[in-house]
Amino acid sequence: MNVIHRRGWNMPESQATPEHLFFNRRDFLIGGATAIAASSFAAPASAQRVADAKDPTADLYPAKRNEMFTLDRPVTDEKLNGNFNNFYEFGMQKTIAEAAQALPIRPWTVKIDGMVEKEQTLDIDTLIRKVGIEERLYRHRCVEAWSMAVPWSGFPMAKLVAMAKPLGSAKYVRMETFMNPKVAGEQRKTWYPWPYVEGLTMAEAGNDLTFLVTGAYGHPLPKQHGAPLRLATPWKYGFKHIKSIVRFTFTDKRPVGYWEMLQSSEYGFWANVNPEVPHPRWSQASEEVIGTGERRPTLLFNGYGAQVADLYKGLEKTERLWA
Ligand SMILES: Nc1nc2c(c(=O)[nH]1)N[C@H]1C(S)=C(S)[C@@H](COP(=O)(O)O)O[C@H]1N2
Ligand SMILES: [Mo]
Repeated sequence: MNVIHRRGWNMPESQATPEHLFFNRRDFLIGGATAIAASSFAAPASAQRVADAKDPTADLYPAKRNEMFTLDRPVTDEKLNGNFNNFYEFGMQKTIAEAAQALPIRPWTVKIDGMVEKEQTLDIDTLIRKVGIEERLYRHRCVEAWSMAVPWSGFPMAKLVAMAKPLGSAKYVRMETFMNPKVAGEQRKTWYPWPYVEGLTMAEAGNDLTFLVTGAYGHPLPKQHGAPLRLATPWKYGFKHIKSIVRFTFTDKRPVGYWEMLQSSEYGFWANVNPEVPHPRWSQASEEVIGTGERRPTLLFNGYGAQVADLYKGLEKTERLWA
């Protein structure tokens, strides 16, 4: 297993290594028996290929851009972006794009359960056509201190919440990524807490910025970015942006995310971007804009304070709001 200790580390410009992995093994340990059982899975995902039919929603792209969302920097080059990803199910490096192609994304259903009027299982294409999509230019700030700017397509999560008809007692939405160790090689390593999980408060889920992404750069979402459905909460660190979602559970218990489970002292529930609060092992004051070699100062709430700061009023004293 990959446990590395490098104190006072700053991200070198040339290689954004997955410092997410610098967790304390004692914080998360499952017995060896499960790990041995996991090794009996099939060949590496990269050796497999899924013959994809045309995306059934392809005709919806490019979606009309919502001009409310503007950038202070150029859009990140699409090709570069599609080859620089965090998707640990497929590998611990940034170059997982090829391995991710093994993920079958149709048929794909999304389960809505927990504290709702009625449980539902939605077909992804029916869902997308029902809610409709738009394009938004969003910034993205990874906790590893790199950033990008992307034209995402999708719909506000508030629309899904409305369809779910949550009970008044629901306080959080817990989201879950697919579990498919046959194609996602890292999921065979059962000492990690698969499947990937993330959570939001109901107020966060209903905020207009909270976006469920179905496409990027004017077409359906590439698998390495989290097809067919991925979250974007641009004022939060990138690890909140859960990919390839299969389940939304409404609950009164605060969800414990994948990274919080691995290393709660470094990756908390809220994970709002704040340049003044360093990660325990490196500064968050600035970021490298991938593909440009440029470092720029990181903004509070990644520059989205006007839309979201109100969500956290008064919580500063009781909650650790910054990852
Ligand atoms: N299921 C899942 N979702 C995930 C991750 C992951 O490893 N697995 N990585 C997160 C992190 S750390 C980041 S920065 C973004 C990266 O998104 P991108 O590859 O589209 O840039 O996805 C997030 N969502
Ligand atoms: Mo990230």
